[in-house]
Amino acid sequence: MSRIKEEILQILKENPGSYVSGQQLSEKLGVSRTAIWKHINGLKEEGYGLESVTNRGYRLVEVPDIVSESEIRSALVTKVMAQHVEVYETLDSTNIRAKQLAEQGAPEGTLIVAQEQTQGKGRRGRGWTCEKGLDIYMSVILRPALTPMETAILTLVAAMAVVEAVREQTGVMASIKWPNDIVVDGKKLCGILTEMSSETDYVHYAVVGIGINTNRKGFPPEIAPVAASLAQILGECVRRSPLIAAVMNAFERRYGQFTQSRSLAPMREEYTALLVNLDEKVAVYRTLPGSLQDKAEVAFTGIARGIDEDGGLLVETEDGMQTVISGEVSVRGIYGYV
Ligand code: BT5
Repeated sequence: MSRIKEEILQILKENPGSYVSGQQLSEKLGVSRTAIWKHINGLKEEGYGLESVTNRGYRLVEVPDIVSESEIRSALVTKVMAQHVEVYETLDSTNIRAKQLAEQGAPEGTLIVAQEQTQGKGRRGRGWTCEKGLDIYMSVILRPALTPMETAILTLVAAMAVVEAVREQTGVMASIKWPNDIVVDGKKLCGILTEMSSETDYVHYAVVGIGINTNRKGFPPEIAPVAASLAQILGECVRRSPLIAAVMNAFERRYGQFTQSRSLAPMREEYTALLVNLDEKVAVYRTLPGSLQDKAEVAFTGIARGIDEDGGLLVETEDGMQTVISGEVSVRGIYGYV
């Protein structure tokens, strides 16, 4: 979007419900009234609901669910996150594209967003399903001065940011299913995949990929019982750009806390309060060697009590408190997915 168009939009957004005259816009932006009129028409073509009334001017009546750099930027309050944004119609995976850009030297905070993924990735070779133009697929490039083990904890930091953003933007009281899922009513709303390029004790970069089921109305049968979208829960469409920006805003704050202290100590209590299984019985599954996913055996059961400073899940068992390290195991409630 051209700079003038972006500025017109910004001015109209700053004056919700009221008319801004063509004269005012033309004086403010230093272009002719005809140029303003052309840009307004361009915005209408992009789907913005704009009213023009003779002698009064222009008014923004509806902002559609548009995922664009300017819509994301207009809701950002960050210094680093998403200061560089790339939005694609189609990608194989936003994580793959982010890794390519990171290899080419893209700065920390670079955000990649796609309307569609043809090879969306889950963890350990699993997939992430997609419905074009309806959901959020985003990846952010980070260059933390952390060890690989510390960097892996970024998944938890991102999960916290997503829950905070979803609650703030939509009122949906989502929770965290440790370590990388966001859930509502026992169903998965969001998954997070952190990948990194590292040496033994040095991280070149990390990519945190976030998929949020936003506006889709249904899921493939195999995941339908365990997946949900915000629109399904709310009964109405959610605008994706402000939600993407809210995730970045929350993530910048939490990422700062985490990288400064190199631990989850500053947010441990708040994180624990967001755990879906807090104080409930959980089963800890140990993934069997050689199996990619579903073959897992119950290692032990206990009561989930929170997390430690390194992101381990604390599970109280008959033999005392056990710390479950992410990556080795999966944790489920005793009654199914959550
Ligand atoms: C995850 O893996 O939950 C991480 C998902 C990360 C997706 C984002 S989208 C943007 C970025 N680019 C990528 O390519 N990936 C990231 P995992 O915990 O392994 O869960 C994967 C499992 O969740 C699958 O095996 C399905 O059972 C289920 N699943 C797949 N698509 C889903 C969806 N849209 N909603 C809920 N569950 C889904």
